[in-house]
Amino acid sequence: DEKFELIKRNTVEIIGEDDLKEMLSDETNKREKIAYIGFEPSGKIHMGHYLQIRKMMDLHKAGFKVVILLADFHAYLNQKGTLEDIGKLGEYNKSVFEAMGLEAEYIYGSEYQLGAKYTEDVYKLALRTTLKRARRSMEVIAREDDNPKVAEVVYPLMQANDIKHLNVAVAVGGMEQRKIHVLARELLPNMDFESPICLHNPVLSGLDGVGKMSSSKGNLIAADDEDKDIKKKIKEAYCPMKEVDGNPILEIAHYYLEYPAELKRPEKYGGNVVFESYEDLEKAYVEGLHPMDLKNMVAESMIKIITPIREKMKGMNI
Ligand code: NAL
Repeated sequence: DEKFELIKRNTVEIIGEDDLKEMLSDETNKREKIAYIGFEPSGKIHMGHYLQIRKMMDLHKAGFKVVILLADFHAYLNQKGTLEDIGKLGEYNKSVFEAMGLEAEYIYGSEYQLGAKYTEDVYKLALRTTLKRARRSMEVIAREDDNPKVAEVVYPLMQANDIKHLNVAVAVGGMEQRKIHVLARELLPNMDFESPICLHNPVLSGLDGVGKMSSSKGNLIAADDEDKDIKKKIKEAYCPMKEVDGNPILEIAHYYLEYPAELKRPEKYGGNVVFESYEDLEKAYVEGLHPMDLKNMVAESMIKIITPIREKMKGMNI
């Protein structure tokens, strides 16, 4: 129960909650405790990624073996570059995740995705999935393209297939992965594999308030940003007075501040305030807490979180 609460904390949803509870209470380990997340290797690792890495650390703490898929073929199918360049980004991503303190096993998709059994299962999934559904599952994930390619519908089939071939019990991802995961839950039981439990994390809004935080848009705080860049980005970020929805700074405050959280402020601006919980802070913000006060709090804690990661990476010489 304590483990379940740790795993559930800060997630949007867990599909198959009862199965997860059963796994946690079953000491015979009937179902191997393996949790897994895949990332298309990327040139920038940001605070949205870190939210997911922290969740993998929670799962590790709760007794799961953690597997990180460096999804090189997926990135390749999604038009992110040559396999060679993507492979280098994978190594870089792995060092960032290690600097964040994650203990995990790392695997490249290309290490097993060309196997005969794997390929045969992709064909099976291809026969059982409509084009329409495969495309819909990719709505948020596929790179924009005026002439969409067949690669776009191969991608979700492979992702579902990975869950089987890596023997995953708990598949983790941002909410944008949901439709692929639901497809996997539906199809895998007819392919000699137990339906995966799916855990979905929130997707952070971009600092510009336009879309989601994304490596390709530059609207992010990176895991290795310098203090002065963090300050500047937060200072310039979209943070509408009294508004909660789509407010990236309030979202960061939600997931990254430690509560009780203290706002330190000169007496003439109202003096120090302690917020017992995020809900407490949100209420104060809706009632008129100044965006600059919120930004100062958020900048200070982001610097506290990012500094050790950045310093560890400097020592890793990548
Ligand atoms: C995530 C990705 C690729 C393959 C996966 C296989 C199983 C579980 C998760 C996976 C990458 C992900 C992304 N679709 O958007 O980065």
